[in-house]
Amino acid sequence: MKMLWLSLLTLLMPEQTLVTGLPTGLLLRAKDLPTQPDTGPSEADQDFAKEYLQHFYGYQPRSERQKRTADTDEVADWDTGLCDKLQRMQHFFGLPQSGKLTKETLAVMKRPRCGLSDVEPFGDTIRWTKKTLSYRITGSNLPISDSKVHKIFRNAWKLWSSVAPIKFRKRSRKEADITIAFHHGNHKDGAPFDGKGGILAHAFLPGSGIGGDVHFDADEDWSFNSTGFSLFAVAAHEFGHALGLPHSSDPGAIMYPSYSFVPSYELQLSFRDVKDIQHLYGVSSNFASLLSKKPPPRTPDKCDPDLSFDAVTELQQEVLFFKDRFMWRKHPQFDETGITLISSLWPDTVPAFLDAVYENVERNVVVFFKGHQYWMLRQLELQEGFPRNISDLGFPSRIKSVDAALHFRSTRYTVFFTGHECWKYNEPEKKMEGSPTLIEELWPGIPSPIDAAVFYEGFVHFFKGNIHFKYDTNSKRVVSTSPANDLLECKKHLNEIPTDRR
Ligand code: 01S
Ligand code: CA
Ligand code: ZN
Ligand code: ZN
Repeated sequence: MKMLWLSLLTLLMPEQTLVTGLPTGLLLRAKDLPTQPDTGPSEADQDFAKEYLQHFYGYQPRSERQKRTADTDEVADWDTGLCDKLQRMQHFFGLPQSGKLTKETLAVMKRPRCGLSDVEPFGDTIRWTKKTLSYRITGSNLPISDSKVHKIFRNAWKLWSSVAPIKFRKRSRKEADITIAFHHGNHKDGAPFDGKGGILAHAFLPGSGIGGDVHFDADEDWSFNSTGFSLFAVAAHEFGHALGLPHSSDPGAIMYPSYSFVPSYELQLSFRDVKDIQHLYGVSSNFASLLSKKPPPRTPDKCDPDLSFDAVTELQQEVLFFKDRFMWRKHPQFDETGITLISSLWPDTVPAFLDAVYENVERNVVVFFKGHQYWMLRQLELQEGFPRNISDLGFPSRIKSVDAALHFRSTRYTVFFTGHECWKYNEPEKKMEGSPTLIEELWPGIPSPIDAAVFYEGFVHFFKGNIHFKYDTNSKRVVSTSPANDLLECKKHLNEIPTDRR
């Protein structure tokens, strides 16, 4: 059954239900719409709108008594949240968020509403009400063979259907809820593609007509190896939009606005994506077993009092703190230490879950350790012949991995920590010096094994579990201990962007 208010939604302004990464999208559109004549809405219309917002957007008018004391001042109504509710309603329907009761806004309000439709509003967004959705792949611009494209899309839908109670069926002839296509440049939906790079794809929020549709930029290199963009990764993101999800500010989420290369076999919904889709559709029946087998990865939180690090290093003026697939970059000129994916800086070269990292300023390289391997990068380039085996550095075969690496610019030594021992490596001569020493002898007060170490602002900083040891090399003692995350300066709620902002 087709509802009038739905067709209005898609006929009036399909491009505004398009999910955009830019909050300015709506503002830009506003100027394309006819401007409102100066005569404001009638009193009857104002009352109608108030009732509408009361019913659908939880607007609560002041009590009669409050009204009297405020002397029936209309302006005061706006302070009580009417303006805010009106903007929410305008946002939902893709209208310019003026907070003003324009003719278009009133027209949308006056369309009949019905709870029995294919989509329904849900908080700030919209979701499908059906539990089984059909999709269809149209057009002829497929970048790779039909069967490969179909397989990729089937797997991308599966990511979402394995955690939420929704099913997807492919249709080849009949109209489907979700139409998927590859388009070049302008394809007449008000959001032309931009050629190679930039915008990779877009999707429309749930709805009839163009609602739920997914378009890929046919000018991209959609190979699924690491040279092009991963169709699987981008499809997983776009399908999230087609189901009603906005962008997420969590860099670990598939719904994070920027692309990062993840091999198909490693791509997983993050904890945030799972939470968000389950908030819209509920929890799938097999979710519990999935949780025990392959729990969705959580993005670490710098305010977590139990936070520990995999590795810490200086890099030019910054200090980098590594954890899982992520790193925080502490820059002397920026107040906030932001979290990003390691792969957003070093795509497809540096592995996640590192053991140790150090910067050799004299040689202008950064060296990463994981297991028995190490990687050397100059600027962002992996050096030839890497990764190599750590035995090449002079470690005996009993050493299987490195816990931490500490580089001293003045003496040009690097100290490697392995279990209870530490090793001194002569950088100019490229060789290990003498035999290993016990950590407790060379660094009194430092427990072993350690997680990470960095020389920064005249002190050595050791990290073990959730503790940070600040060590003075001259007096050979620990000068202070503090929570491991103290250098990240957790400022909760200060710069947090709600996940539902686009
Ligand atoms: N589409 O869902 C997008 O997020 C667009 C930008 C909008 C403004 C239309 C896009 O193509 N973004 C790029 C992207 O990589 C940066 N999207 C897919 C992804 O995997 N994050
Ligand atoms: Ca493009
Ligand atoms: Zn399009
Ligand atoms: Zn997106």
